[in-house]
Amino acid sequence: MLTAEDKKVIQQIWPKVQAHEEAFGTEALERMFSAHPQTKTYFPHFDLSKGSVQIRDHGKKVAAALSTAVKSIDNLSQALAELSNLHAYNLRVDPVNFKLLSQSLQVVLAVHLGKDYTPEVHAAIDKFLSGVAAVLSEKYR
Ligand code: HNI
Repeated sequence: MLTAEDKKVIQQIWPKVQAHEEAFGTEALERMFSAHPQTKTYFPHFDLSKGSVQIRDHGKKVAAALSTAVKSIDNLSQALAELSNLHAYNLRVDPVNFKLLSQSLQVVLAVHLGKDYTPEVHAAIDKFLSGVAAVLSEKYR
């Protein structure tokens, strides 16, 4: 459960993420595919070579969806309803993978935000991404 302080911390840091949606989203996907190659099985139709147009486009979409979620941080279920349906009913992504992408994104943030990625920011972002993953998983049952 995000506290009021967590929400404040996330909303303060997010403009620094939003300014690099494509770059950060792409690097998160590349890290996920590299560190957890089993995640590549969901993208047989993609060119998964580093920096491919498809990975960049997709990275931007994923990061933009997170930016939308930050704007609706008090109502994540509603903000992510369509994506939740998509991942559960169409894509059938095993929810364990959400954690892998979250971790990859956190590495990206740590690398690029440097000293701005304080322990408090890390903890708040971790909770936020868990919340997003919970919403994306909730239609499976
Ligand atoms: Ni995910 C499509 C957001 C995790 C596999 N995904 C999307 C789209 C968004 C998105 C946005 C584009 C929807 C559209 O075109 O209407 N995905 C997110 C978010 C997370 C997430 C916010 C978690 C933080 N997705 C994952 C994970 C996997 C995954 C962990 C698998 C390992 N997603 C997919 C696949 C598609 C997809 C596959 C379809 C891609 C395509 O274009 O064909």
